[in-house]
Amino acid sequence: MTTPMPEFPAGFRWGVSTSAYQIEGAAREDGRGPSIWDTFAHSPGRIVDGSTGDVACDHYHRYAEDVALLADLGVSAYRFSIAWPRVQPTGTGAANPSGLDFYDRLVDALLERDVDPVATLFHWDLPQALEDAGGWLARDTAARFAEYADLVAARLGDRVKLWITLNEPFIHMSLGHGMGVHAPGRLLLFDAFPVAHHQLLGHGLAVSALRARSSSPVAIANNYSPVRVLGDTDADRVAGAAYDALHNRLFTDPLLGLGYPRGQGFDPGVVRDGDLDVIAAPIDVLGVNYYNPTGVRAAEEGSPLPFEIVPLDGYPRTAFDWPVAPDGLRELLVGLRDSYGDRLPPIQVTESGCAYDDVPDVTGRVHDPERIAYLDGHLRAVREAIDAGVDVTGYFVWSLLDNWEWAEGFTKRFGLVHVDYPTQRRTPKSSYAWLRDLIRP
Ligand code: GBH
Repeated sequence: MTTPMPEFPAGFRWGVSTSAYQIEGAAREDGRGPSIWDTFAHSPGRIVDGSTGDVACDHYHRYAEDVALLADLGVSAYRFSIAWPRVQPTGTGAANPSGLDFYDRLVDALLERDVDPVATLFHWDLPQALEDAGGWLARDTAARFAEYADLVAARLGDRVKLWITLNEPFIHMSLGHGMGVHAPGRLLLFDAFPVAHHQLLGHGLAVSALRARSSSPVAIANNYSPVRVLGDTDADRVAGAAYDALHNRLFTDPLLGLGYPRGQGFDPGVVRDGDLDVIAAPIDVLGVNYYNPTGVRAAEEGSPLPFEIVPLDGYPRTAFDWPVAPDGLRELLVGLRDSYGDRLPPIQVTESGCAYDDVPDVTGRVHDPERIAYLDGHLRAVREAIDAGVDVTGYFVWSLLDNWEWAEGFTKRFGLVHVDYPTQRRTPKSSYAWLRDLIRP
């Protein structure tokens, strides 16, 4: 018998998250231009099941049904992302009105059901035309991003309740430009550093563009992974610190006014005078995406990286093989507070969730007890962090729907709601009912 879930502070924001390319489909409708993910998904061999986001969850046409699912779940917020190539099909110039119309309808449908719209401006779907001009390796993309933010805020700035500039700039740099396993598929290793700086610069410029048009708070969603050093040599500890700097501090130290972490081999060549001030523009909320901790030890002689990532023993695993470690979330939240102190704004956990091989039973119901255990453990960890004095004001589950999981295509199901892709039938899983009862007992 487990103890009942402790209560959360009044006004705590309960939410679920999605992103545009993973759910919308309608890839060529109403003037949407191609993004780097259209190009990548349509390139042979990039996606494990050969699928694309052309249709995904068909959310573009079924958003009203999905908003009803959100309302019945009882969440107070919905985090979605806006597809830049719907708003600016080639990444520059005037807005495509029908692209913005879609988000206008979505935002109004949410507000009608008392769900706060939380909009992410960039969840990795860069307009292909901007990629052709150098993408995030080019400084100009930061300025283009701020122009796009201005267009979105001009239309939605009166109704979006929280802005999130970028989603996981670390993953977009490392998997997209360092390792080449996400779009745009570049394999630059540490030469991907300009992608970090230009994304952060774009973030800072977008913060002022948003503030000029909207009085709503502004955030960024970074992903964090507490480091577990395996091995007890000095080299192992140095490797752990290097991974921590790269994964956890590279995108947070400069945001909070501390500049880039020193001595980790990042090439500061693209950083110009004044950039760090732009990047350190105050934010109202730090979005924290958390999935699991990372085991790190010293790399073998001759490795191109200064560390080696090793699987962590002793934890249950998701269908992705990621360890289920709620203690890592408490450690992360408390660690952020301890490292950044007064510089740290309030935190909202903007993604937390897990993939399992959920299938309907003979009666059509989908039971996902592992996901319930996952959410239960991670919410308790958040509660413990609050008790330890960390200002955590919200928690968003990744994800509302099973959806198109990037390079894993349709093979990983993260939803509280099961999606049968051939029919697009939505079936709330048992975790959906569990969360609904938790939010509104
Ligand atoms: C997020 O990225 C994305 O924002 C979202 O779009 C995506 O659908 C969701 O998560 C689920 O993937 O322990 O070595 O196996 C998550 C980034 C990178 C987090 C890999 C977990 C596990 C690495 N993830 N990481 S390992």
